Amino acid sequence: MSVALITGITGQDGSYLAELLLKKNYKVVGMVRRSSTVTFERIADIQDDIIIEQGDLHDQSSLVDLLERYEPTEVYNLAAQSFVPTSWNQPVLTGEVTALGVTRLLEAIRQVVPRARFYQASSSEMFGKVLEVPQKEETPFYPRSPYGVAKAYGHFITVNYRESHDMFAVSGILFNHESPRRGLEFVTRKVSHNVARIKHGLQKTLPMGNLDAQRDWGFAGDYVEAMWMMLQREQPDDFVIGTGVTQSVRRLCELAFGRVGLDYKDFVTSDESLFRPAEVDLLIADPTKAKTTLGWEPKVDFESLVNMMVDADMERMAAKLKQ
Ligand code: NAP
Ligand code: G4F
Repeated sequence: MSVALITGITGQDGSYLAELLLKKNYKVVGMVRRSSTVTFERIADIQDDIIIEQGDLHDQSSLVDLLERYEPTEVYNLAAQSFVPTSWNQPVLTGEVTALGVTRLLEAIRQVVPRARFYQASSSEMFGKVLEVPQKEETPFYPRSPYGVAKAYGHFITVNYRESHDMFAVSGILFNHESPRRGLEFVTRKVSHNVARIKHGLQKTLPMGNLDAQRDWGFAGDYVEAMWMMLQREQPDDFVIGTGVTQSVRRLCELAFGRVGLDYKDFVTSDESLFRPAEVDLLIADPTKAKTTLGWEPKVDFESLVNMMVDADMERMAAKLKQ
């Protein structure tokens, strides 16, 4: 039986990946960090089908212990301090978890299960102030936030362990991917959640940052399939995963408010504090290699994604108000 260890299983991607691997009959071990209240909302439906173990990317011995006990055949490193604005307020913590955490895990794998296949959650934030449009595997990095810098470290240490120790270690350079399970602080979910609040009369305005930023947004459920596909190949390699289409935050607002019959211009206000010290203005993927080599293609387009998220938040809000 294939055994997968997922760090970050309580996050958006971790929950979708765990569901995918269960369908493929994997034994799924999810690493969770200790907290005073549990954060299992996204994995509530599969909690009885997976093994949940405590561990933390800060703590090397917790990683070694998990690898020794479960001897995973595949390790997916999805855990990170993943919110870009927080990385300016907590740059050292972001570096500890999102950068050095990768080395801790790779080193533990090298010592305990060197034949295990390793997936690193790299990010299009590494392209930052983009040096090429669209961005592909060979595009040089120019990160614009402590988060982007930390991810660039995680990316290169993964490549380095592959080349130095002959490990099956790969990096997926994923562009923004969203879902109804997205954290409330990220822009798509912030908008869909607040559209539902406004439609239900719970608030009147929505303060936003840079509406002109452009992102290549896809559906998280599609993107976890690409993660799995990368670990099934004969040779380890890195891939850009995205849709190849870019949209502005303004267009996101237009579509999300439009879904419930409202005009975003009547509600969205500008809040200077939500603008970033250094912005990533434009991200757009060139996913040709993923399409031709992996056979991966996204199934959900941007408008369907926005509709899915707004509809889910409208349902949640209606259910909450009934209670
Ligand atoms: P997410 O929802 O923010 O989940 C992050 C996960 O990391 C959570 O399970 C969190 O646990 C865990 N975590 C944080 N610090 C930890 C630590 N010290 N030790 C162990 N676990 C820790 O992120 P996501 O959207 O699912 O993204 C998954 C990964 O892909 C992240 O590495 C992210 O940076 C990367 N990525 C995401 C995107 C995207 O658009 N979503 C694009 C490119 C790359 P708690 O539940 O306890 O907080
Ligand atoms: O949704 P965001 O916070 O995502 P961001 O910064 O692109 O990062 C996400 O995608 C990365 C992949 O490229 C991941 F690696 C990372 O972990 C995370 O998942 O912001 C998207 C854009 C930015 O340009 C931001 O300035 O939306 C703009 N924006 C405008 N107003 C806002 C807001 N972002 C947020 N969070 N909140 C706003 O009010």
